[in-house]
Amino acid sequence: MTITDIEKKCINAIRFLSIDMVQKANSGHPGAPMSLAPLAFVLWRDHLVFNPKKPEWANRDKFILSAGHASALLYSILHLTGYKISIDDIKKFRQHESITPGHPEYGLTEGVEATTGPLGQGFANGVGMAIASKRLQSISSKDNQNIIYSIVSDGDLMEGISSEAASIAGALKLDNIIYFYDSNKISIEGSTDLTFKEDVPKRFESYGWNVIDNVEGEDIEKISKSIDLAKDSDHPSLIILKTKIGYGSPNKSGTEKAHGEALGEDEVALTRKKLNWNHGSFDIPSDVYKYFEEFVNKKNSRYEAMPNNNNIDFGNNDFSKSFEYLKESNVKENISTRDCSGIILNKLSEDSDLFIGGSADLAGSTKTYINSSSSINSDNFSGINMHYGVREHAMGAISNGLALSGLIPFAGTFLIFSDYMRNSIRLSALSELQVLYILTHDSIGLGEDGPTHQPISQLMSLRLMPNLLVFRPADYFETVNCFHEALKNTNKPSAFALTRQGVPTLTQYDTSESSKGAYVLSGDINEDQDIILIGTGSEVQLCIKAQKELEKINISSRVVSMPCWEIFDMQNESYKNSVLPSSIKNRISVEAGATLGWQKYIGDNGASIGIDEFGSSAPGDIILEKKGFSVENIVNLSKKILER
Ligand SMILES: Cc1ncc(C[n+]2csc(CCOP(=O)(O)OP(=O)(O)O)c2C)c(N)n1
Ligand SMILES: [Mg+2]
Repeated sequence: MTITDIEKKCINAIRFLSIDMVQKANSGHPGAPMSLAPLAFVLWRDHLVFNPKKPEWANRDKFILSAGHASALLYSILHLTGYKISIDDIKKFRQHESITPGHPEYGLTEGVEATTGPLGQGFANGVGMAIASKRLQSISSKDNQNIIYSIVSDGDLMEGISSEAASIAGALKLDNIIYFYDSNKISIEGSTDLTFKEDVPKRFESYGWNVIDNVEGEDIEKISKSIDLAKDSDHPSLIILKTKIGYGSPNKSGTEKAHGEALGEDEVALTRKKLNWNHGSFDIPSDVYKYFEEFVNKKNSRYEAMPNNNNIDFGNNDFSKSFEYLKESNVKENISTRDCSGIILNKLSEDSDLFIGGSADLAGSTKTYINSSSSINSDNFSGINMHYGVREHAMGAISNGLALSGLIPFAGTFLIFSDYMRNSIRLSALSELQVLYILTHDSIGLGEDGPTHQPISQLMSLRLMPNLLVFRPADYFETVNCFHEALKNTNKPSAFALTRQGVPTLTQYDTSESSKGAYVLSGDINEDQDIILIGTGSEVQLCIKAQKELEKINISSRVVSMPCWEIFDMQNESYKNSVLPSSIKNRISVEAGATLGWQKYIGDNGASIGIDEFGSSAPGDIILEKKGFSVENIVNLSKKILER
């Protein structure tokens, strides 16, 4: 390998910026950045298409640091290549309100393409981005393909989600993926030999990847050549870098001690000596800055010859016409809300190219197949229908990658299996990504499949997540309104809890205010009734029936349908008080899910009809009735409350 002095200096600049920021913060992960500095240098200099002045430029390649703990590496290279990260920002690494937080956060720092840290997520985000790039190429005049680069660590490859995502990437022949595996054989508890003995090259070959093994992590020439080879492959590529964690640290390199804590002043001094770095902390020599500036400028003048794809977008994002049509459509008197969702997704996907999605092998059950379009496969990326296979977790993270590319993905599975992709849903919420999670079979009402498939805690637990809209509509019209609200909230993911079983269409009622999250569906809003029945989804019909029964025994009630807590909470106080007046303290919530949390709306005088134990296998109507979801139970509980 030949390497010039200035190249060595640039690599050491990346390395020592990382070491110094971790040392100053006295927290962070120096080891991986120290050994990956050569890769970062050669990737940014010779391969990555980027423009620090236009971080959102459509022609750019994307780089995802799946091993998000190595954030110091990313901040160092972004600083040196001219992104909006100053040396002061670097000095504020991991501090309150800095743009250099512990793990990279999308939207906070220019040049950070995805929020990473939970290992494995970034790996799968990249698969979504690669699909989006291919889709954009196939449906528009865009002629260049973005390459998605990522650094993945031992931990990333140990996580199951990387297997799910790699398998899909291989099946779809995503040749625009080039991942670097930081094979340092160390994770937090020590040698990876403790638990991770598989043959990674064979594993990825069997997924259909192009594997380039045994690339010495310090050899920038070999790294560069391997990237060239990867670009020529018509499969996704995994370049396996043999690295030594904490490269250059005399006492910590090659051990887990270099992973996740500052090296310590003494060790930093020894490392400086060993690597011949005679500059003080955060002191980057001017010839290094100049070298970076020159190659960035040179690259950018070459880009000027590239076609300008700046204004490409996937399509129309004004959905008002589609919703007008949907609101005026007639549907059956009794129809499941999963079927309603299917009607809506089909219409939206016909009207706009922004949508893409599918399910984890449950398209028929979740009604997520778009009939007017084709299935995405390795030869065709113009379709809308993604087949994720039975891989919920990767589906969530791939959806985040699609959303990060400007699309509106929908992802379907049973509500019960939302737990399998919960961390990806969380990252949609944290990253403010508009992903539509279509979660059907939303209660014990699904019936015979039994307790393994009957969600109890899932609905309420999704409501716990900040920045996630959770919708549980009662009928077709509410479902339409809920989708409309979901699409207006472009910086929030939405989870739709939808029934398997049919529910009556509320044609005799005015459901238009369901767009406010909760509204008085039946009863005079200006009257103080004896009791409020608050229902969601399939239980709203029960509340309406119970209201009629209560009337017969001279108990007045109002029925509040509450398809979305979060949207209701956003309304002004006077609206909220008009729906749930403080003067009516007798309240019952009726929802076929965990009751913890309903106290917020029913107050001290209220009561909940819900389910706080596992369900059981029986026809849906029977199990619902047995668990207390009956008109009779609502009436009895109402009487009991009023007698108190
Ligand atoms: C899902 C998940 N589980 C656990 C962690 C905590 N964690 C951070 S890094 C790491 C493993 C470190 O090993 P490796 O990925 O090989 O990184 P290296 O030490 O080589 O930099 C773990 C368990 C995490 N970030 N994400
Ligand atoms: Mg490792």
